[in-house]
Amino acid sequence: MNSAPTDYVTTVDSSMIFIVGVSLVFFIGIVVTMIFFVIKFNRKKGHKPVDIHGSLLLETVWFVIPLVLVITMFYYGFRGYSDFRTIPKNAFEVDVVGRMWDWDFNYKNGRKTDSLYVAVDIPVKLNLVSADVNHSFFIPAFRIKQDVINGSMHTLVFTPRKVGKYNVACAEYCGLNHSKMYTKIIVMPKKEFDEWYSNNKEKNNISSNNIKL
Ligand SMILES: [Cu+2]
Repeated sequence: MNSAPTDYVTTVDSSMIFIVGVSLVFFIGIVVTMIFFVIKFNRKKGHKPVDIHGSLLLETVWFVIPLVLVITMFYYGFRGYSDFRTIPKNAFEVDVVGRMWDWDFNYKNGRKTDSLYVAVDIPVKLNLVSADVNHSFFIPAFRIKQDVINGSMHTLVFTPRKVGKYNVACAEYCGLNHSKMYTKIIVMPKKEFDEWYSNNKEKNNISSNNIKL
């Protein structure tokens, strides 16, 4: 059972742990070797330095190890990126407009909200545009972020895996109230979402301020 809010959490976090882990191993290894050499080959001990020219073994080792590491990092990154760029056919589409300083969500049935409502386990495709300056649509708990550049359309694809409410932030400085440009994404069970979506009597524009968060 996967308890992460999206599948990206697993891939992004494991890449992060891998890269930090590799860096840490090398950092400790290099510092320990450096300290050891400083003590062992101290000038006061009368050690004479010698030049070493060419060593096939050494050169192969310091070529192959970084190559394997870099390819592994690339693999993780590329796999994550292609998941991110593959749009499922049955995706639920929402048109999103970013403006100074809030987000508007426009659903295909004409409904409009200022928080994003979606159903659990149903892929979501956001079509993001900006009404003014550049913004960035960021859901930290989902490990996704998409710049919203004025004048272009951007897409963001994810499948929420866990019912709940999560923060949405603007991650691109966009003026005076940028730091307050927050909203929520509300992930509901499918049945509840369908009821909410088809219930158009209750008038548009549910304010996120009225929802208990
Ligand atoms: Cu913004």
